[in-house]
Amino acid sequence: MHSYLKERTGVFPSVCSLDCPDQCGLLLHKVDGKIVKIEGDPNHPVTRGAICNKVRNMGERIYDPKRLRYPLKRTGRKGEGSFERISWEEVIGTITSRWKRLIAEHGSESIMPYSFYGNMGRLGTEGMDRRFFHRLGATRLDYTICQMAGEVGYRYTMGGGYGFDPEDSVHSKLIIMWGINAVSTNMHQVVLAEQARKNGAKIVVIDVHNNRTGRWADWFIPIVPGTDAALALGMMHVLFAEGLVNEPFLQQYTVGHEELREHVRSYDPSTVSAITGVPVEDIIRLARMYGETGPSFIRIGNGPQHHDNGGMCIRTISCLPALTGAWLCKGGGAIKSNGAYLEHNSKALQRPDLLERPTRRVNMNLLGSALLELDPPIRSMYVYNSNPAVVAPHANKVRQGLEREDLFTVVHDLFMTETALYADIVLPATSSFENTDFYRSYWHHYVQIQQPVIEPYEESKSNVEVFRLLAEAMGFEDQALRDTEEDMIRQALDHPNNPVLEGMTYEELAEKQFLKGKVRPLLSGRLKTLSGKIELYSKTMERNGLPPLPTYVPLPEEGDLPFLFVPAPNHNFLNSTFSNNDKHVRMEKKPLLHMNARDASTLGIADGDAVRVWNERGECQLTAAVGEDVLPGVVVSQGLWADSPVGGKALVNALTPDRVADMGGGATFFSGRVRVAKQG
Ligand SMILES: Nc1nc2c(c(=O)[nH]1)N[C@H]1C(S)=C(S)[C@@H](COP(=O)(O)OP(=O)(O)OC[C@H]3O[C@@H](n4cnc5c(=O)[nH]c(N)nc54)[C@H](O)[C@@H]3O)O[C@H]1N2
Ligand SMILES: Nc1nc2c(c(=O)[nH]1)N[C@H]1C(S)=C(S)[C@@H](COP(=O)(O)OP(=O)(O)OC[C@H]3O[C@@H](n4cnc5c(=O)[nH]c(N)nc54)[C@H](O)[C@@H]3O)O[C@H]1N2
Ligand code: SF4
Ligand SMILES: [Mo]
Repeated sequence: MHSYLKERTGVFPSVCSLDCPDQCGLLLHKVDGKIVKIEGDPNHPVTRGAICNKVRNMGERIYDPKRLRYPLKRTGRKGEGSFERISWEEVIGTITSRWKRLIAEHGSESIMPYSFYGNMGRLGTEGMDRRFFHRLGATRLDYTICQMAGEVGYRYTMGGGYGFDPEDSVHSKLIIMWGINAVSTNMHQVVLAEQARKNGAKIVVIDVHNNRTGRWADWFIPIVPGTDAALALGMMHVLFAEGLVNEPFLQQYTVGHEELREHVRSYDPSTVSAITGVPVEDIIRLARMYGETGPSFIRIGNGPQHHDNGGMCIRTISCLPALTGAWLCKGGGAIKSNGAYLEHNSKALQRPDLLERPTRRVNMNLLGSALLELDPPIRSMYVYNSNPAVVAPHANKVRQGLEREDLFTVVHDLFMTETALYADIVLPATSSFENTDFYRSYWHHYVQIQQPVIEPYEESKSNVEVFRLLAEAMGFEDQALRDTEEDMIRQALDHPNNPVLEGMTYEELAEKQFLKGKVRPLLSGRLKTLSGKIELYSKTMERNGLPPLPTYVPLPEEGDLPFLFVPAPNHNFLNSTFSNNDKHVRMEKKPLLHMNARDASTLGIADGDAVRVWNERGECQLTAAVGEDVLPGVVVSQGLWADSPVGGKALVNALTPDRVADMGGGATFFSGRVRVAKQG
């Protein structure tokens, strides 16, 4: 195959590797072997030449002088940051001889991987890595930190991660952005919605923070955090009461509509208004608008699910389109995740058969407890594609775990992250532009390929390559641990159970760069629910000990702490990625705490004041942004800032709870409570 590496200068196709639904097609401009410009691929049907500012400035990160160049081993105390250079040969030997000893003395479950989607390439995040840890017999990680509660909740209603093709949203006439900061986190959905708006669509945003997305809306509805299920039930109440439901659709495509009709009688607008803070007349207006406008589209975000009741909240919202029958029109229905459509052959890619016997599992949201309390203990952790010291909840507990002298920690990353500071061994990672991998979006319907455009930076290596080296040094002889990237892409695409990928080949992907899945309309066949229909009443939930009908469950109290704290993502970082790149930090300026003017005045806080935010888990220092962007009793921060001199003490996860959500072991980042005071 043609290699882009041979040409020192030119324009080359690529794909954005970040954990973002848009998964843009990119064009990399290379001069003398170095990337000098990054732009959106004008031929990619969703990207259409436009990309976000973060990635237009990705060059600053790829060539950041702080990037790791060679393997390092720790020389000082954990967390102190003293390391010395060692060779790849030595480092692979050090890791594997330590692991062999641990396995002999304590068994293979004393070793645990910790990873997420710092790079969405499937070979490096759920390919060679999984094969290796399966063969090793390591403790397994449950990947719960992002969308899990909502994924499970949505699945109860719809049978899986199936919405509609976002390209069809240009036909929508009502678009509800529900708990999604799309201007920052899904910009091409905003572009498509703008097109719909030109054709007369109205845009409603339901959020706890009037951020960039709220300001872009035709109608912004502020809501008390964690109460969205009540609002959705209130809408259902009005829809049924006013005859705005689609009876033939309910008959043909759903189960449980009679039970639901009865059930929502108690969620009258005044009851719901008292819970949600949304005025009675707005609940009625929203429900009527939803019942009378078609096609209607609900883009369900990740915000509402990062609560203790997050699974049920998404389960509830996802019932709404079935009441109006919105699913039958182009541009009607909902999108939470479309991840299930492009499902590749994950068995072939991950090879769970290499695991000799089932090993224990650790919920990644409980990392602190896992490191401090698990018995028998985790004695070694291998971190890649993730920065748990910053992104995981209850950060002080995580840090305490990372400080354990007897924990042998390896971190593979592009940078000396906050987590890497606690490592015994740090390995330099290539950027996605240096690798071969394949990508599939969880929002649009395209599969894409990355072929290396630039040479590996200094001594850095890809995840796949490092796991091949580790396997060899461990003496694992399985062919699966020696496969090439090309072999693995072929294995993943060969998935007879998924007709959406039918006919998609490695050759075609390599030639065309992106291919659209053959997606059929959602309701043209049986759904993957128990009944095959949309389940407004779910027997599966009943069996799992959950209320079978959509239900509002209040968030738990946390003593008498006065504020609900919502530490959401920001515009210029991607989780903690970019929080260490000067350009992106400058664009984002500083970590703020948005609070209501009424609360601020009670506490004697003025806009721009330094404030202390704390609870029994930890403390942060942020800058107050006072106004009407959040409701009284709510405070919102944006971005996973490092605890750097620039960010100050801005590690917001020091405050977040490590309780798990009602479904899927999901995270509860947005359900914590705090006190706030002016910095004295
Ligand atoms: N720029 C940028 N883009 C990103 C990311 C990033 O960090 N920065 N992260 C990426 C990742 S991994 C993900 S998962 C997605 C996440 O992107 P989104 O789906 O947009 O989710 P969040 O940004 O977590 O939260 C969305 C909104 O929910 C609001 N919210 C919080 N609690 C509630 C609630 O109870 N009810 C309602 N109605 N709203 C609530 C927040 O104020 C926020 O505006 O974005 C991806 N894209
Ligand atoms: N308070 C709060 N906490 C949150 C969230 C929130 O909204 N609020 N959001 C949560 C969500 S939705 C998510 S998805 C998680 C995300 O958590 P993480 O997945 O940990 O995300 P990042 O912070 O972006 O860290 C990714 C790391 O992977 C590294 N990396 C990138 N490419 C590669 C590669 O090819 N190989 C290797 N070895 N490393 C690579 C990057 O340099 C970076 O350090 O954070 C969660 N944490
Ligand atoms: S972060 Fe998202 S919007 Fe930005 S280039 Fe990547 S996929 Fe596109
Ligand atoms: Mo995420």
